[in-house]
Amino acid sequence: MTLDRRKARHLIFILGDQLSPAMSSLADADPAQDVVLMCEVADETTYVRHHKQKIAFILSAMRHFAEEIRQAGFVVDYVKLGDRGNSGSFSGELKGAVERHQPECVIVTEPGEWRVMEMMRGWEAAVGCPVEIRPDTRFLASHDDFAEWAAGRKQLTMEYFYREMRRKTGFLMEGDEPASGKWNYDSENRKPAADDLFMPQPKRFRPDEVTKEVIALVENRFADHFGTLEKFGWAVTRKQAEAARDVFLGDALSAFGDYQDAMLAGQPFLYHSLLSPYINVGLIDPLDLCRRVDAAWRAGDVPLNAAEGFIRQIIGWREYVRGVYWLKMPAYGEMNFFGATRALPDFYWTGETDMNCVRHVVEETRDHAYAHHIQRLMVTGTFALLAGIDPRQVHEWYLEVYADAYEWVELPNVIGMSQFADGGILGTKPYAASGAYIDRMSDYCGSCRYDVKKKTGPDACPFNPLYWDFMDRNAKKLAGNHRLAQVYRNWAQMDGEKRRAHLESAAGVLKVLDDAPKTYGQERG
Ligand code: FAD
Ligand code: DLZ
Ligand code: SF4
Repeated sequence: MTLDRRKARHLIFILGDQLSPAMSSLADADPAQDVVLMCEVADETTYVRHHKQKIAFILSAMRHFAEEIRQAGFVVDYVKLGDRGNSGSFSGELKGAVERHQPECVIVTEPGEWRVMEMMRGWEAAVGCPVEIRPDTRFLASHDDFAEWAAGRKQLTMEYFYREMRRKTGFLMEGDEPASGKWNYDSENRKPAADDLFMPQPKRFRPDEVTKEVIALVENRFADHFGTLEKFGWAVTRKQAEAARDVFLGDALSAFGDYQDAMLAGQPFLYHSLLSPYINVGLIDPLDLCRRVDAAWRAGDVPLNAAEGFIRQIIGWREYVRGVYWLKMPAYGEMNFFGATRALPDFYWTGETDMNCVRHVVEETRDHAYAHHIQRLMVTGTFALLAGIDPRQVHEWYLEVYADAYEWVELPNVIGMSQFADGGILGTKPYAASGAYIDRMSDYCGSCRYDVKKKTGPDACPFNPLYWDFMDRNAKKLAGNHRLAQVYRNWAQMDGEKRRAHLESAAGVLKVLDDAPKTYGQERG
């Protein structure tokens, strides 16, 4: 009997975003008696048509992780995508592995996605042996912790949740108080960036033999998926991911806060960490990362606004969106507060648009499977919101195109934060903005075919009339929102002729969207 066919006491099933020896499923594992199962399956590669780099990253990181735990003495039953007899699904592969190893029980850490949890709940009956589902201890707040925090609150305000996480971890705390007396330095973190020859660059990696093999497989099998592989530079091992983390901490973190919201043409990364793909699959431990940031601030190496801004994203936003996801699913994925129905324009796939900001973000997304937060929120996100694109289509786009996208983190960011399709569970008002915001925070507008200063007419920046059209169209739903009171006062006081011109210009923009063929969507069936 080959090693990967031997009988096992426990069969430990590790999913593609659980690549850490610290997973709860491995907590009491015994390499002498247990077998680890990992499988590449068609269902996971195509339940949405992921960006080519996302598939290549995950498969290569999975193959390297299998080697990492083999080195630690484990027997790993690893099923490759091209293996003969690969059933194509988690459930099918688990069933096969249970037959091969006849374990007393299967142990797995809970998945990140609702869809997979539904699957897991059926496994015990399907495979005919006990299945123990353990909590994912990579997070600070368990599902119960979050539900308890949320219980009885009218508004699930991230800021209050975040403060509890600061108290719980002690990060940037001085006793019971936040360092320097202030919890949040967001208002200081809004500087536009200048093009700077000495801007730090994140650490990228040349594909090794394992990655090259996976890239060839992806080129061949997923040729019609979005994205290119030429610039693949992701870390695929823990050691590489840690090297990328250390370069970020040493070179970019100190300016992270200042330029968090900035955008520059031709500079897709700026002072961002690019660590989300590694954190989400388990190559970087988020709390260890925050501990290092806290230590860098305590050592005087980075300013407080940078350390606070970064730590808030992880123990605040990241934990909070996961909490909202598990609290509100499955209904959350179907929410459509504004009843938006317009189809996603083709230029979200092709980048072929005269809107310079959108073109840059889509092209960078295509080349790197990455865009930073403000690009996702205020360019592609805001445009979809203002144009009334069906939030389900927006959600699927984001889930497909980014290397860090898993539904638990992507869905609340899209349905909640970006599209306000949850009607205000996650945020207090929609991130609607005219072109002036993009002009203030980027250099996109200077070389755009549209004029950001023009409010109406064929040369006006499309964000400008769409902004007022959005407010007008959704007045019944939004006019009572006290954070938008001034906006609606301005709209009411605007000269009738001007209002009409805004609505007519917006109708022109929307007609172009509606008339354009949706070839990409049709090809995709
Ligand atoms: P940095 O700017 O360096 O931030 C540091 C870390 O903070 C990130 O690595 C990430 O782990 C965390 N973080 C920051 N903002 C958020 C947030 N809003 N929610 C959760 N974690 C956050 N993040 C994902 O990990 N996966 C997604 O699929 C995803 N989809 C998004 C969709 C939209 C519409 C928006 C507005 C945001 C989305 N985000 C998503 C959040 C955020 O944009 C990314 O985490 C970030 O851009 C990743 O790049 P980075 O590692 O360079 O982040
Ligand atoms: C995203 C992804 C892809 C593309 N492929 C695989 C795979 O072949 N095998 C695997 O175990 N996991 C994969 N994943 C990650 C899973 O989709 C992820 O574990 C679930 O969505 C749960 O979050
Ligand atoms: Fe984008 Fe409008 Fe600026 Fe053009 S003018 S880059 S469309 S915000």
